[in-house]
Parts: sequence; C-alpha cells; structure tokens
Amino acid sequence: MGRLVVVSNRVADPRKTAAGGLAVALGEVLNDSGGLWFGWSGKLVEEPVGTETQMHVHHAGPVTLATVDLTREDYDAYYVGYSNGVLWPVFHYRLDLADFDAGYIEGYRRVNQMFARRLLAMLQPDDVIWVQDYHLIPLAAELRSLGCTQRIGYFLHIPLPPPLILAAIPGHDWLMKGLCAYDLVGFQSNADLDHFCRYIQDEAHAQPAGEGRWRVFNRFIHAAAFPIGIDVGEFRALTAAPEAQEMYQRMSREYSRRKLLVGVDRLDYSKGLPQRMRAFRELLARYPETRQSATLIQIASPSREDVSAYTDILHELESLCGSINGNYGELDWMPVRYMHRTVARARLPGLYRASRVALVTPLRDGMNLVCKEFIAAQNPEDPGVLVLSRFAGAAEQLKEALLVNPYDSEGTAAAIHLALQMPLEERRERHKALLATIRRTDVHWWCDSFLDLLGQAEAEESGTPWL
Ligand code: ADQ
Repeated sequence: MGRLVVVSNRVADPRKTAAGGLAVALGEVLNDSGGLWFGWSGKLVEEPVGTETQMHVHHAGPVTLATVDLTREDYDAYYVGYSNGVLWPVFHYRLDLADFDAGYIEGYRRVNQMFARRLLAMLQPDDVIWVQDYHLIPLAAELRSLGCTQRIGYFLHIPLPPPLILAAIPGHDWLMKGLCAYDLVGFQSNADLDHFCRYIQDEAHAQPAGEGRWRVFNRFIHAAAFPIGIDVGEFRALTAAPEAQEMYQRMSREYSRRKLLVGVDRLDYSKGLPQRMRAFRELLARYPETRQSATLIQIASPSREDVSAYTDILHELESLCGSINGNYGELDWMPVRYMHRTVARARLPGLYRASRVALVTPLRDGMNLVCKEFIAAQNPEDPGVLVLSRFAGAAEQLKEALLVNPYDSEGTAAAIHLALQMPLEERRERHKALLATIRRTDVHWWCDSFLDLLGQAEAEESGTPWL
C-alpha cells in the first residue's frame, strides 16, 4: 500500500503521550509509510490574509503534520453549528437538541470543500486516504469532484442512528450520498453498520454485491464494523508507572474503609451523567448499607462550552450532586465527589485501579474507551467490576460486564449493588474474559484491520468516478 494520509478535524502530535492511544496508533502507521496527517490547526482568524487561511506544516519524525486555520465564521457554522449542533445530537438520537439552522450546513460544506482543495494539492498518486469522524463526512465527495481517484476510507467514531432518525436532518440525502463516495466506510458496531445498510437500501436503492460490498450511486463501496480499542499494552505500562502508582496508593489509603465507584467522562449529554446520579441516589435510598460504605468519584472534563446544551447539563449535574450530598451526606462522609476537570492521563490508571466499580452509563456512545481503560488498569487478582450501558457500542463486545439500561434508575441501582457485592471468584472470571476481548481487539488491531480491508478494496474496480 502507498503512503497513508490521515484527515481529521484536529491533528495531534503522535509523539506526545498526552495524545492518547488513537493518535499513537495512527502515528505508528503514519511513521511506517512516511505519512501525512491533515486537519484544522485549532487556530481561529478573523479574516484570512489573502484568499486562503494559513497552512502550517511540521515534521514529527517521518510524519508530516499539515494544518490549516479556520475563520471564526467558518468555525461557528462548521464546528459549533453543524458538527456539534446538528450531527452530534442527531447521531446520538437527540433530535430534540438539534439546531437545524440553514447557514450551518453551508459552512460545513464550505470547510469540507476548503479541506479538499488544500489537501488535494499535497496528494501523491499512490496515497491511501483515511478520513476520521463526523466533521468530514462529505470530504471524499468533494475530493472526487476535484478529480481525486485515490483510495479513500472513512471511519465514524460516533453512532449512526436508524434511517428514520437520519431522515429528520434537512439535507440527509446529500450527507449520506457523501458517505457513498468512499471506498470503505467503517462503523463502531454492528448496530451502526446495520443502520447504514438499511439507509442505503431504503433511500438509495443500494444492491448487495457480496460480503460487505454494495453497489450504490453507480459505484462499489465496502461497509464494515471495526470496534475501536485502546493500546492495552501501553495502558498497562502506564498503570505500573510512578504517577499512577502514587495515585493508586493515595486513593487506597483515603478509601480504605469504603468502596470506591468511579465515573470518568467528558461532560456531554450523551454520557448519561444525570441518569447515573439518579441511579446512585436510588442505590443509597434502596440499599441503606451502601450509605457510609460507598463513595462515587465523578470526574467530568469540560467540553464544548460554546454549545448551549452543554451548559444546561453542567447545571443539572451540579444540582443533582449537591442534593445527593445534602440529603445523604454525614459529617465524615460525602456520597459524591464531583469534579469538573480533566485528570492527567498518567494518573488516571491509578484512579481506575483503586476503584471497585466503574460506572460507564452513556445514553448513547459510539464505543466508549473509558470502560476499556478501566479493564486494562485492574489487578487481575482483585479486579473491579464494570457496570456498562447497553447503549454504548462497547456493550456489543463486553458481554461479561454488568449491562444496564441507564434510563432505568432502579435497575441500574440493583446492578451497582450487585457489583459492590460480587464475590472475588466471579470478579476474576468476568475480568479475565473482558481483558482477553480488549487485548484481541486493541487499537492496533483496529488500525490494521481497517487498512487491510481498504487495501483489498484497492484491488477492485470501484466503478465510475464520483459525479
Ligand atoms: P469520546 O466521546 O471523547 O470519544 P471516549 O471513548 O470515552 O469518549 O474517550 C474519552 C477519552 O478521554 C478516554 O481516553 C478518557 O480516558 C479520556 N477522558 C474522558 N474524560 C476525562 C477526564 N475527566 N479526565 C481525563 N481524561 C478523560 C469519541 C466517541 C466514543 C469513541 C471515541 C473513540 O464519542 O464513543 O469511543 O470517540 O472512537
């Protein structure tokens, strides 16, 4: 296969450990092929100097990082407006939170056209392009309309809802036709894949053309599920490193008489944080023995504070935590410790390892990597228990977790109670199976299996070029 070109909204320097598993895994394959990573610089300018905004090119070893600035107007429409005000809520089944302002879709298209134009100038004939996530769905169609014939793959990190939810987006046909300009489209789960296949059959008369292959809009595409993973080896090494060890010891000392429950999320309405608090309140109400003996640490990192739905969820969460502590707290015990901040990546594994139970209860999540990190950080001799929402993509794989419906606070409280009381032997058995699964499908497997299939698609006739 030729040089790899990764395109994503943001570009991370893969040599920095804070970048996380995905950036590191992509960095490795980019390294091997002397690849290019292209995206937004994170910088905003009021007006471009000349006709285009500035391009920044850096070298990280053999990898080239190329980024472009955005104007504020483009950022407001493309990023805040369409990506996070329309696609994020609708793809997480929240039509009620979507803001279908007509100007947003124009800005989204304009930025994708600008990305296509500027990327095209950097492409080589045998490049293989891999586009990431919902910000860039129309990128391949824009590239194709400029004459790009290179292989292009796409991976959606968030869920894809059923056809009738997608159909609520004005311009959904344009958006979904854009997905069909790729050679391979990857999803997190079989449920998402099934929604895509149903959509293209119902709305675009797609014809099956063999294993995962479709004929649609007069060309062939592949569609498949590639559940993303973490770098289990790297995460276990991080767990053994001094910063995580220090965190682990501090937490174990502080909570030696109590069982610790942990939640770690971006503060996002998809993560089900108020529902989680209600389930925890239900636990304290229904199982009085958990009072004084269990503490929930909830860390919610600030996220997208320029989108109004995010400030609403912040206030709801603060008020729930306050009322639980007010109603159930004692002079020497507070049921919830809530922090609105990010924990350093190097310390996170220590917190996971000191916790008896992880609460990963999103209302919808493409995959969710926190639950995989929690599993990786556990001591296999005395592991904690994962309480996982059935609506996280990860639930398709992690069958040995305690699966819950986060909308059902009584049922979730009962599962948390079970988790707190689970005997050691059962905890070990469940953890062993979960660890084997996340090892088998780690982030390197994800990268390799996607690129292998994209490589196979290369050998085939894709049909007529995009019109
Ligand atoms: P996210 O919605 O960001 O990702 P997730 O998969 O859980 O969700 O990844 C979050 C990452 O950020 C994890 O590595 C976690 O450790 C870290 N993180 C979260 N909160 C933190 C905090 N308070 N402090 C420190 N670190 C924190 C999107 C999709 C997911 C999909 C991923 C990858 O929404 O469904 O799993 O992409 O494809």
